[in-house]
Amino acid sequence: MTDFAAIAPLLEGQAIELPSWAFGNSGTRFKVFGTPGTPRSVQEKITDAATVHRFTGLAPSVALHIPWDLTDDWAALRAHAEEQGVALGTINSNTFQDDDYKHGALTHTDPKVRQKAIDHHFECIDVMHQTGSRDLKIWLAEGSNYAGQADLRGRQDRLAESLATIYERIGEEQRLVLEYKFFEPAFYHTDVPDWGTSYAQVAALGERAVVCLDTGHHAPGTNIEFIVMQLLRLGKLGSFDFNSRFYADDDLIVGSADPFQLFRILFEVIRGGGYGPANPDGHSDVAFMLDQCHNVEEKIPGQIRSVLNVQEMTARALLVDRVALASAQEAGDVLGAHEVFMDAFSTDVRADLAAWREERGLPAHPMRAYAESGYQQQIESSRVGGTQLSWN
Ligand code: AOS
Ligand code: ZN
Repeated sequence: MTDFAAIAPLLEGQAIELPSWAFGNSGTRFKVFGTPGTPRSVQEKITDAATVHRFTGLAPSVALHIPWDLTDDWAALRAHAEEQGVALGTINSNTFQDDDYKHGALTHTDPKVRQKAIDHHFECIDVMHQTGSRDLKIWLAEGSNYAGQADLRGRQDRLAESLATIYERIGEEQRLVLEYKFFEPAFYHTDVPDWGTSYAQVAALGERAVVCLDTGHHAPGTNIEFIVMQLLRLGKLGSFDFNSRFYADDDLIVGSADPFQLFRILFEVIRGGGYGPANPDGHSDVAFMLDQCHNVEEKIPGQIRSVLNVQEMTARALLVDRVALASAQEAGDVLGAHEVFMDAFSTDVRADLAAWREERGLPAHPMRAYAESGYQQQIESSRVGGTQLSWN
């Protein structure tokens, strides 16, 4: 098996973008719990995200959500982020919290509603120019609840038209990233339910339109790593929204529900050339992001745990002896190939990673270091008054 020293350089430069909303309060439709120390402003969310980066070296940028993170001074917000040592990243649009969008936004039958949703995306693109963001990520809450309620084909055609109008506005260095989700909030049909629909829509737009794969957005039992392979093969895997799920879109800590699945996904990312340091130019076009909510656990350690899980499974996936694997596969050695794969998955890399971090001036054990740092106590005692941020 490949040893850790051989793969250590490949871990350099791993970057996992954090979602600003992970630092606000979240919950279910039953209850959103408040947590002491929760940010009251976008600035505080960014300060918390930068804290995750300081303890791990893994999270150099923060994804923003419009309108939740709106500010009237983008230059100041950008400067605040830079001061804290992070960059502003992906801009996420929102067409799911306005009464006009009850029956759709980009797919709505009323051209005025469609234009309103398109204008919102134009506003997001303007923001991207000010924040220096590359990606506009679109997740649509559109669909229907009852058979016969909507003209499925008409909605798909209107979606294509609306996306084309948005795509025309995307700058040379920017990308449109379309996320898919098989259900929720609509229960019968969703307008972008699967990777195939997302692929068909972005392929029609052009090169700078790609797919976002949220690991929580598949039916139980779906072979997600196969989708990863296929999208990379087609040159259309733009980004990941990493999280874990047991039942629905649970948005749990990535790697918590099924670490083996995360390993298999990361193996295909590496195999398909989607992992940055594996590419000759040191960068991959696949953005690693988290899309998570911390409903009952503390948010900052929740994010630290998440990026560490991605790093740990990346290291294990890099350990797969690809030469031995290929030769076993070619020889039809079923169990031999499986063993090569499982050997890497079963390797405990935690001590090696701790030493690797120390060599780079990072805490060997980021979770422990955060708990001992006093940061949590400090935000809990200083962030009193104001309104804690949530899904608004
Ligand atoms: C929703 O289910 C999607 O996963 C979105 O990516 C995301 O959670 C939402 O847009 C928050 O910005
Ligand atoms: Zn997502």
